[in-house]
Order: sequence, then C-alpha cells, then structure tokens
Amino acid sequence: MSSTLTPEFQPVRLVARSPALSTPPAAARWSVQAVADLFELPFAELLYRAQSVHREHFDPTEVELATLLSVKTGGCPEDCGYCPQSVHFDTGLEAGKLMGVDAVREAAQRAKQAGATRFCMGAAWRAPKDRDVQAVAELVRTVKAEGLEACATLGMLGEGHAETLRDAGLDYYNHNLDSAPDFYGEIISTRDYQDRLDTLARVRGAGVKVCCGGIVGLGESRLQRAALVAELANLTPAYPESVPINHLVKVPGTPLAEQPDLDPLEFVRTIAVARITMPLARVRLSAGRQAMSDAVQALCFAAGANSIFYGEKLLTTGNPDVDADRALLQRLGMKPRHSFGA
Ligand code: SAM
Ligand code: DTB
Ligand code: SF4
Repeated sequence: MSSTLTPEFQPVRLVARSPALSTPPAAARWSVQAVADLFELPFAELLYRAQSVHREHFDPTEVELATLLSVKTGGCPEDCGYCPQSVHFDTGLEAGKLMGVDAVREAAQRAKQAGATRFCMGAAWRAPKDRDVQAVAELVRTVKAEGLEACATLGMLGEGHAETLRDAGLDYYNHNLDSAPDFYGEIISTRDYQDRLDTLARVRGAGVKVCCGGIVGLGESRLQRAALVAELANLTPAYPESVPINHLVKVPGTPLAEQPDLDPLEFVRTIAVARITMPLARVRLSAGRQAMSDAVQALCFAAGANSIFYGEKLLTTGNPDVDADRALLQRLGMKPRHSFGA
C-alpha cells in the first residue's frame, strides 16, 4: 500500500491520551490531497484501514452514548444556512430563555438513567456574555454532580470564558469547523473560519478537551470534505479528542432544506477518513441518524464511529428513540461505554 496515502497509518502506537502524544510530527501532517486520496480508495479497502486503526486504539464493540439538551433555544443572530435556530430563517421555532438548574438536573438524571455517560448542553448564541457563561458554569456543576461527563456548545468564547467553564468541571467544549475553509462563506456570512479557530485555541489553552467536527451534505464537494477533515486532523497542538460528524438535517425554512441527498456511502467514507486521520479521537456519528438506515449506521460503526447522540431529540430536531437504539446496538453486538477515560 502506498505510504503517501496514509502518512500516519504506520508510525505511532499510542498508549496514553495527551495532546503531546497525539500530535502528529510536523512532517506527517495531513495534506488535503492525502486525505482526498483516502476518500478515493475502494470502499472495502477504506473500511479495512479504518477498522484496523480503530481496533488499535478502541474496543470496536463499544460505543459512547451522549445525550443532548438545548439549554437555550433559537433566536441566534448568526446565519448558518443549515440551522433552524437562526433568526434569519423562518422555521417556526419558538425562542426560549436559558434553562434553570432544576430542569437541567432532571434532564441529566433521565439521561443517566437511560444509560448515557455524556451530557451535552447547546445554546443558540453567537457568543455568550460573561453572565451567560457564569450561568452555564452552574449548569455544568449540576451535570457533573450527577456523575456525567459534561460538554457545552455556546458559540464563540471570550477572554476567561473557557477557564470559568473548566473550573466548573466542563470536560469538553464543542465548536465545529463545520466545513472546508473555501466552502464556509457559502454557508455562513456572519463569522469567518478564523473566529472558529480562535475559540478552539481558547478552549485548548484552558485545558478543556476539544470536541470539533463538521457537517456533510451541505453541497460541498468530496475535495471540500477532505479539506474539512484535513483541517481537523491538523489542528494544533493536537487534533480534537472528540470529532462529531453530522449529516445535514434538512429543516424546512432553512436555505438548505431542499439540498439534494448525499450518497450514504459517502457519509460512511467521511467517518472512515476521520478515523484514519485522527486515530485516538472519539468519532461521533452525530446528527442525521433519524434519516439513516440501520445498515448505514452499522457501516459507520464498522468505519470507526464510536459515539452517538442518544435520546429522542438532538437540539431542536429528532433523533431515533432510545428503544430503537438499544435494539440496534443489541443486533450489532455493541455495548455502551460505562466508565470514563479513553
Ligand atoms: N451556536 C453554537 C455554535 O454554532 O457553535 C452551538 C450550537 S450549534 C446548533 C452546534 C452545531 O450543530 C453546529 O456547529 C452544527 O455543526 C450542528 N448543526 C446545526 N444545525 C444542524 C443541522 N440542521 N444538521 C446537522 N447539524 C447541525
Ligand atoms: C454537534 O456537532 N452536533 C450536535 C451537537 N454538536 C451540539 C447538534 C446537532 C444539531 C442538529 C440540529 C438540531 O437538532 O437543531
Ligand atoms: Fe447560531 Fe449555532 Fe445555529 Fe449557527 S449553528 S445559527 S451559531 S445556533
């Protein structure tokens, strides 16, 4: 097999998680072309490679269950073309205020009881104010007190915000690059790529784990999907610990509501390429599962996905119900992750 295809496939056997260890050496960083070459592999070859990398670092039968909660819904001033929560599009969504501690505690308890180990809180802000961050820090403490991992996605962070969230016990901050640098402007006009990178640097700087991925099916080309994955894999000082790969959920009223369907196998390829280029990351089969067949989801797991959103709702759109997911995992002989780590 040509080594130009997978600069990172051979060299490192990593035993511990640390940014220093998971940072690929400068010479081995992924070019867009090397990632695009992975996308071009015969499907069976790509899956074999992704499975091999996955098995080096993870139990392939284990999946993380993460529950999402929209703690502040709608009314967002950004114009992300895929998002039902933007004020720029009429999606019929009712905007709400930040949820209180008691309601979040109850949701976290329900998620834990259903078997989730990670609880992700999303807020439709462009950038939270200082007092918003203080309030979310309280929610983070509440979630941690229930014995769950805590993740938050609140938009762009300012000075000191990541530290406040870290001190409250936040495990991960989710902030996606979403698409390739040269496609981003076609989807969002109210911020640029560098804004996203700046927030990611603040998160890293505070020592909070980075959850960063993107959306596919927005109308980007395969090369642009490769460019997104290369950006993620080359993030410095290390690729993200957690990489959500979302499939566009087409929401009526958004500019992307009528976007033609992506070939499901192309989605599986994206998961496989993310797994190969970011061997130690938790690759998250994220939004879009409700419209996905069980067979495609099974292929995603075989390609190295090892985390899903679990619970009937994502932020504002649907997700498979808990019973259906339990049945699917059982049919596949997969088990939920119970302990923290990895
Ligand atoms: N406002 C914050 C932000 O944009 O970072 C946090 C919440 S935002 C809803 C979190 C992520 O959800 C986005 O980065 C995007 O990847 C994903 N998302 C939003 N709408 C989506 C859709 N219709 N389909 C798939 N993913 C979506
Ligand atoms: C991520 O990458 N996907 C999640 C989570 N991070 C916050 C959000 C998906 C949102 C899908 C559309 C909705 O339900 O509003
Ligand atoms: Fe706002 Fe986030 Fe939706 Fe963009 S993706 S409109 S920033 S809530």
